[in-house]
Amino acid sequence: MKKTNYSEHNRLPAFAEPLHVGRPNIGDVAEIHRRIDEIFQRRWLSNDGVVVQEFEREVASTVGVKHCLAVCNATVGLEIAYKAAGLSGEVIVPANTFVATVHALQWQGITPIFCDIDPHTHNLDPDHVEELITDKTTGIVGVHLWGRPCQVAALEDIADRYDLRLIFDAAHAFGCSLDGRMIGGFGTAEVFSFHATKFVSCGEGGAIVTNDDDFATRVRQMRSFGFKGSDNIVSVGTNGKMCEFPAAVGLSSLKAMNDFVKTNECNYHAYKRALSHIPGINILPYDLLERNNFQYVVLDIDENESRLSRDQWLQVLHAENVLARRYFFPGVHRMEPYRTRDPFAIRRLPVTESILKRVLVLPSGTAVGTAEIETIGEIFSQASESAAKLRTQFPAMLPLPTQPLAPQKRKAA
Ligand code: T4K
Repeated sequence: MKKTNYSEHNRLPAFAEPLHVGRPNIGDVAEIHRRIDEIFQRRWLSNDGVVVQEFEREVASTVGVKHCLAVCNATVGLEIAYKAAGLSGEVIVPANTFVATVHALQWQGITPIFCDIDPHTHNLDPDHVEELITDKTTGIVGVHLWGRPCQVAALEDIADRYDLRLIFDAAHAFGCSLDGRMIGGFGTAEVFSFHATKFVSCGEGGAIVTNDDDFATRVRQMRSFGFKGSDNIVSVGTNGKMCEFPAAVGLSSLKAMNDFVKTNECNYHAYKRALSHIPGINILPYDLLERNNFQYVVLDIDENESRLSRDQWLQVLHAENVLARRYFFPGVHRMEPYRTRDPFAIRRLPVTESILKRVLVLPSGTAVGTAEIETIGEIFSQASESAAKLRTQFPAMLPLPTQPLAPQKRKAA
């Protein structure tokens, strides 16, 4: 990459085409076509078809659980898992997550109680969880953010002591382990996402996994309108079924999973090499003694050292067509309806607030290679050298999609 002159107007970005964070990894397309032809020949498109069943067996054996119930997406999977676990009243959940974790509670009238996170793992802080328990609390939802596991033992201990249900949103964590045990077998249930942006993907899809037979039975019924056999409705239910086509895409993605992990791991190390000398830019580490999917390359930016804020780095990268993301800014507690209902959550979540201003996720996956990562490294080097100039060019903070509310007076009853 030639030296960038940040004063030059109308210069071309470093990349002609945008580099995305969530570019899908694609399995063997010929195999997908073959499976889809077979689906048409069988004329069986949904409702527990053989391809979905094969997909469920593969997922269950990959993570070592008794039951895998494939669903149309992880959001509906979370809704069903919460309902099947009997969650109601208040449920403790992080705000530093994709909004779906929380909406799936609110959708069924359950009040999310936002809990702060551990600064190292970016996951639920068990001490804060315990402080938030009231007589209305029925459960805890942990999120294995970036595929890095929650402090599962501490959360299980709290759940046991207070008789709470524990569900994990494992949308990011397929193929990851904790203490040598695959994620999927913890808590009452865990929910994976196989959305297009996940490293193993169906396009749209998800799975609820559990070792609990009764829970699995309830999920199976709720996933299909509450049916237990033909014409027999035994519970409230929805339509959360996965149909045959995404399962076909998912099976070929599962087959290629080890290759995708290798690529992600290679990219992660390439980023570490390319960015190691940039002051204030730290890549969140993966525990290399565990299994990881290395799906997300997450920067923790110390703006005092880097001399550019996270939002300035974002603008620098976007100008070069590197479409980095500020996941999960501004935090679910700052989104509606949560922000209006609980304006003081901001004060309760100092670590969440700080992390949300520091994090930047970089493109990875099979659409990105070492050459692109070296160029991204060059962009960082040159921008770091030109930090003084860039600070005048790019605002330190991009406007918040929502501003914190001033404390409001409650209406008299
Ligand atoms: N829990 C957690 C912790 C989650 O992160 C998610 C989903 C869920 C639950 C719910 O899972 P699902 O119900 O979706 O199964 C994306 C995804 O839509 C969402 O699935 C994902 N998390 C979240 C982290 O990322 P956005 O709003 O960032 O999507 P979007 O459209 O901006 O796409 C991201 C990038 O990927 C873009 O730069 C374009 C690129 N892309 C996207 C798609 C769909 C492609 O190149 N090709 C594609 O097909 O939410």
